[in-house]
This record gives sequence, C-alpha cells and structure tokens, in this order.
Amino acid sequence: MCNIEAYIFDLDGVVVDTAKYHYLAWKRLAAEFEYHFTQEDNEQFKGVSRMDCLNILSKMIGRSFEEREKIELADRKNDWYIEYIKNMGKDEVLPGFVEFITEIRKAGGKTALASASKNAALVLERLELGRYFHAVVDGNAVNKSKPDPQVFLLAADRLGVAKEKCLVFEDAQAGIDAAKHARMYTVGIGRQENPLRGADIMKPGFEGLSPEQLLGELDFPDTPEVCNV
Ligand code: B16
Ligand code: MG
Repeated sequence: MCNIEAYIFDLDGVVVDTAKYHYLAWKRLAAEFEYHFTQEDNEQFKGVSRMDCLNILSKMIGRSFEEREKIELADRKNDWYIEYIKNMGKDEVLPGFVEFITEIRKAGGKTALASASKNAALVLERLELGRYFHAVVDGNAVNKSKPDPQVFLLAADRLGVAKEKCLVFEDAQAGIDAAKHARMYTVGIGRQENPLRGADIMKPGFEGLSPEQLLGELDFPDTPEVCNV
C-alpha cells in the first residue's frame, strides 16, 4: 500500500475549464489560414507548451513559418486567450475542486500546481486559488514541455516530497505520460469511456469525491509504472 504525501494538480482542464479558451484562441488563429480547427485537433494541444502547439498547428495547416512569424502568431493567440480569461468567473473553477483540495490540506497533505501554462499565475489570481497550493510550478519555470517529467519533478522537489509519494491529476495524455515518466501515480480527469493511456484511475472530476475515497479506490502497485512512450 502506498503512502501518498503530495497531490499535484494540472491547471487547464483539471482545476479550471480554461481548455475551452485555449481552443477558441487556436481556432481563431487557424481560421486566418482557412483551416477548420476541431475539438479533436485540440486534444493534441492539451498540456503542450504554446510554441509546441504552434508547431503542431503549422503542420496541420501545411505551412512553415520563420522564427519571427512564429513568435508573432503565438503572441496573437496569447492576446486572444488573455482577453477570454479576463472575463472568467469563480464559477469556472471545476465543481468540487475547492472542497477536495481543502480536505487534503486539512488532513496535512501537501499540494502543488504543475502547469505548462505561462498564464497560470494570472488564472490563479483571477480566481483567488493561489492560497490552496504550497507550491506552484508553471510554464515560466520549466524549459521542457510535457510529456517530459520536468514540471512534476520540480513540483515534488519544491514540496520536499519523494516522487513515489506524489499523486498527479491530469486531463491530457501528454500530462499522464509526463507523470509516469516521473514515476508518480496518476488520476486521469475525463470520461471513463475515453480513458487516458497509463492513468492509474479515471475520474470525471472532483464533484462528490473525497481524497480518502479516492485513495481507497486506487490499487497501488509497489512502484509507479513507467509509461512506455
Ligand atoms: P500558455 P496545463 C497547458 O496548461 C494547456 O493545457 C495547453 O493547452 C497550453 O498550450 C499550455 O498550457 C500553454 O499555455 O499558452 O498559457 O502558456 O494543462 O499544463 O495546465
Ligand atoms: Mg491540462
């Protein structure tokens, strides 16, 4: 039986539904190149850094850009994204999250945010969520994108908890792969019918879920498995 000491949360799609705003901003950019960007396309963008997303988009639309143009396009997408999230309200925090993390902290668990987003601080501030995390690691603190484990390893390090005692919550395949590379346990956030490969358990969200119940449901192997990607 494993002893979890730290709980590490992805931001977009786990704590708050900002994934839809990333989608709208990429869709708007793709439309300028007459490309119809779909929700399915957007799945490949989840948990992936802004520049890596732009590189994927460039392949999708069949165009290559010079470095200067890439920066200009990524900035444009980001300006739209910021414009969208400025109007976000506390009701966009995913249901049950605040109750869930509050219970963890009451029981003495450590909590961290580990996001690929460079806008994480802005989102936390807008929604007054910063106080729930002992550590925050965002896209400004790392130079390798998920599925690289860097963001999760840094979060564990800042919390002072061994990686084998960390449980990661992720909604993206790249994020589950990153956590597995870090040898951490994982909860995939999403539909059971559409499971994230390698997740130790899938949950639709935090509503009605208690940390105690979740740990009871998790069938911990002695050591977290490393994902073969
Ligand atoms: P930004 P997460 C990720 O956040 C998003 O899932 C991904 O779609 C986005 O491209 C990435 O952040 C970078 O975001 O452009 O704001 O720096 O899911 O790791 O919290
Ligand atoms: Mg995410």
